[in-house]
Amino acid sequence: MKIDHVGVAVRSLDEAAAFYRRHLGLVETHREEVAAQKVKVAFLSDPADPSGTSVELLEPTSPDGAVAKFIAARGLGMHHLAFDAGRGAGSVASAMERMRAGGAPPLENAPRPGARGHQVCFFHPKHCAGVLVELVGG
Ligand code: CMX
Repeated sequence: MKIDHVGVAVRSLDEAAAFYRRHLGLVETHREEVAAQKVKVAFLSDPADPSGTSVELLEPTSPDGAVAKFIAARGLGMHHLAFDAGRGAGSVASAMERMRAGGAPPLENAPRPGARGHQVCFFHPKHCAGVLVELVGG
């Protein structure tokens, strides 16, 4: 599967986005609050390839969210790798089942709504060579 985005835990979307804009030439393509995940997120891409792999900045909105806990335990930096499961209905559910059958059980039983109106599902780092993996699709 192609990498859809790389998630990066930050303290401030604005400060981190300025780094990617100024020094790496990326542009911000989307920003929203994902209340269920207790984060605000911003997506940045290469303006020459806006639908290519992006960087998702994740700023915690509450100390008991997954990203705030990650920063407290491990510091700022790379939080997850998200793979593109495809855009058809049921794409994430099918990929989840393939991974479950192969011995990597998803953290959730079913896809749930994520940023940008997509369906998502996460896999624990202990089943994914030490990296939190997300499937994104739908
Ligand atoms: N990458 C690598 N390792 C991680 C990690 C991450 N992102 N998050 C936690 N860990 C490690 C911890 O450091 C800890 O390691 P040790 O056992 O070596 O100390 C271990 O995983 C802890 O695992 P845990 O006790 O099972 O659970 P946690 O409470 O730390 O939660 C996780 C970890 C992955 C289950 C939880 O963060 C989760 O459910 N994540 C999925 C949802 C999410 O991350 N949402 C935010 C992004 C939303 C978005 O992109 O829109």
